[in-house]
Amino acid sequence: MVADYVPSRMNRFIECSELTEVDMPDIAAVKAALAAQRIETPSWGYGNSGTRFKVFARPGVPRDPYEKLDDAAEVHARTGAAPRVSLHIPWDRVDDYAALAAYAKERGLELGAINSNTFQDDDYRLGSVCHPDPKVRRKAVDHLLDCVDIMDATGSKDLKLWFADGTNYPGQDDIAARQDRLAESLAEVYARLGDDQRILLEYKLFEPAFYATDVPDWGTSYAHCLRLGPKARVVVDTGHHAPGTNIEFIVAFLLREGRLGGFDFNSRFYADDDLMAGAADPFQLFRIMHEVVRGGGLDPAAGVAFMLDQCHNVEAKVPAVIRSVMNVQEATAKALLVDAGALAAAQRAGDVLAANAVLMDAYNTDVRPLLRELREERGLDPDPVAATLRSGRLERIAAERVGGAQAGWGA
Ligand code: PSV
Ligand code: MN
Ligand code: MN
Repeated sequence: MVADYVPSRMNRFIECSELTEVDMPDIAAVKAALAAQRIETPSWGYGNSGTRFKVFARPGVPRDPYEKLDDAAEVHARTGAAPRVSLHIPWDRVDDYAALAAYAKERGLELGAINSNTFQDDDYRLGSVCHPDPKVRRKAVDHLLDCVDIMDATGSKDLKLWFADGTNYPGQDDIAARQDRLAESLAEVYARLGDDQRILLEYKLFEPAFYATDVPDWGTSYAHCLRLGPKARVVVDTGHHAPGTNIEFIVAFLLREGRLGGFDFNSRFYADDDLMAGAADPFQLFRIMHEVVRGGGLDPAAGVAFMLDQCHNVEAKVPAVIRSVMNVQEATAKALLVDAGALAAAQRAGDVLAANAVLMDAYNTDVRPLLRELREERGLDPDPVAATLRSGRLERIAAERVGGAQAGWGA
C-alpha cells in the first residue's frame, strides 16, 4: 500500500516515454535525512524584541543567556531537530564561556555560531570595519578577535559577521576605499581562525545604510570570501534581498562553488521583517531546500549551517521557534520527495510542463503525516507546539522569571 504522503502523480503531464515508469520515493531514506538535519536557533529569538516603535515585554522571557539555553533546550526536546544555539556578543556576554558551553551540553545542546556586534556603539556612526578612522576600525576588529577567543572557549566553529556599514549619501565616503578597509579587517580576523573555524559573511541589500551598503549582495560577500581563503563562506539570510530575488539561484551557485556557509532563515513581506521561517513564502523555502538537496547540501560534510535568524515581536517565543523549525523540516521533506529521476528525464527531454509538474507534485504533498510519524518513531510528541503548550511550561516560566531581557535591539 502506498502511504498517503507519497507525491501524487495524478496531475503529472506525462509526454516523455522515460517518465512512464514511476519510482516510489524511498521513505526510509527521506526519514533518515530528516532525522539527521540540524537546525540552529538564535539566542535573540528567545528575548523580547520589537520594532523601533515598541518592544512588547512578554512574561517569562529569559533573564540571561543561561535561561535562553533553557528555552532552546525545550525547542530541541520537542522537535529533536534543534540541538545548536547561536550566540550574539555582547548580548550574550558571560564571565565564563566554557561554563556556558558546559551548561548547554548538560541540556543536550551545543553552542553554534558566534554573531558579532559592531553596530550598537556610538563609535560606529560611520561604520565599523569600513570606518574612515583607523581607531574605530581597530576597535571593531578587536571585537571580532574577541569573538574568536569566545569560539575557542565554547567550541563554536563559525564566526558569523553581519556589518551595518555603509553610507547614506553619495559622496559621503569613498566606496572603493571602504572595500579596501573591509578586506584588510577581514584578513586580520581570518588569520586568527583555528583550523576548523570559519568566517560566515552575511550580506544585506540595505539598512541601516540606505545609499550604499558595504556588503550588499552575495557577489560582494563571495568575492571577499574567495580572497580570504577556504575557511570563509557566504551566509544567505532569506530576509536580506530585494523583492523578487531568485534566492534559490544564489543557493545553487554558492553550493556548487563550495562557498555556501549556511542560512539565516526567516520570513519577509517587505524588508528585513525577521518573521518566522516559512511563514510568508513556504514555496520559496521549498525551492531553496530543493537546491540544497539537489546540490548535496544536506550532507554534513557540505558544511551548510541551517540557522534561524528571527525575532518574535507579538507571538509567544518558544512555540514560534518550534513552529519555524517545523516549517524548515516540512520544506526539507518536500524537497526530499522530489522525484529526481523523473525530473532529470523531463529536463533532458525538454518537457517543460512535466519538469515543473514533478516539482509541484512534491511541493503539494502534505508531509505533515510523514513528520508526525517520524517524531513518534523517535519518541517525540507528533505535535511539538501542542506538546509545549500542554506542558504548562510557558505558565511556569512566566511565574518564575520576573524582569526578562530584551533580545538586544535597542538594548
Ligand atoms: C540585521 O539585519 C540582522 O538581522 C542580521 O541578519 C544578523 O544576522 C542579525 O541581525 C544578528 O546580528
Ligand atoms: Mn541574519
Ligand atoms: Mn537581518
